[in-house]
Amino acid sequence: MAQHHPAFSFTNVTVTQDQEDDGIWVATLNRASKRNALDAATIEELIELFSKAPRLGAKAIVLAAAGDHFCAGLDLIEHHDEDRSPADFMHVCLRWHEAFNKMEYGGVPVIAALHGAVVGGGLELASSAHVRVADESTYFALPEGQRGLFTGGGATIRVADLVGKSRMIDMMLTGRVYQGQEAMDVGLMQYLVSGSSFDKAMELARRAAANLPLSNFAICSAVSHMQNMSALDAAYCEAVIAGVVNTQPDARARLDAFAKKTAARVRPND
Ligand code: 1HE
Repeated sequence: MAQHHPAFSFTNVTVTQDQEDDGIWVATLNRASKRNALDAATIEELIELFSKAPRLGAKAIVLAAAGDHFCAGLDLIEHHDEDRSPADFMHVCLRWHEAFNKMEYGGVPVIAALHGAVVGGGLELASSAHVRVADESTYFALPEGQRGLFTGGGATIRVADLVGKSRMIDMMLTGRVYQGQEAMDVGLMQYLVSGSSFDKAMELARRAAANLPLSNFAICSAVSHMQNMSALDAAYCEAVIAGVVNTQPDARARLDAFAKKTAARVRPND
């Protein structure tokens, strides 16, 4: 049975954990009536969530969304009503970056369970997760061009990284929508399921949570940091991280099991 996580009393994001406290959290965007559009308050909740999660023992977080759509991106109504100055909106974007960087670099695996629209800032959010699972209803777009806007939540970094610069530019210029196998083929998600993306995301979260936390910290933090470095510095950094992770005392039992031939072997899929 899932229960509200006691550390968070949010309005727009519901955070639950299993009663067994297995370290697997589910964070659900719950402004379905606004198609989970990201207003300033939601971004602050995401910052708090992803800042605290690593220190509160989260082993994996499934990022889900209520209603028919994962996320409609920037809250365009709030943006319209606030009539922001350039400096105001720069600060809005910096808060988005704070939230999404905490997600990507925080060291806790984040698995996004996608459905419906994953558009604009919704795709920026999804692309900050470590693993994306889409179902048959999921579609991706960057409608900023049509709205008279530009991306401000990291799409130029993360979406370009996923699909390449030229595809991202095409998405923004023409409003191109990707879905289904084509979205898989261009790299927008790692999994496409015919059933529930949430169920698959939970399965993957459980699998990831079975790893040692320090290994997951390195996987969900160091890889991203290293992508920002020169190859020379990344190789150095990789050696230092491996020095720490690959000698962790908690790994001894796993290495013993391998040496004694009781550990599972890596086999091809059936
Ligand atoms: C919203 C938003 C929103 C819906 N901000 N309120 N993002 C976009 O350009 C996507 C805009 N949204 C849509 O294209 C559609 O709403 C959806 C495809 C996501 C869903 O369609 P549908 O038919 O289910 O819903 P709807 O009737 O369009 O909207 C239902 C309600 O959600 C309605 O509110 P209501 O009070 O009139 O009921 C909509 O106003 C509200 N809603 N989307 C605010 N985005 C840091 S820069 C990031 C740049 C961007 O993200 S650009 C935004 C791109």
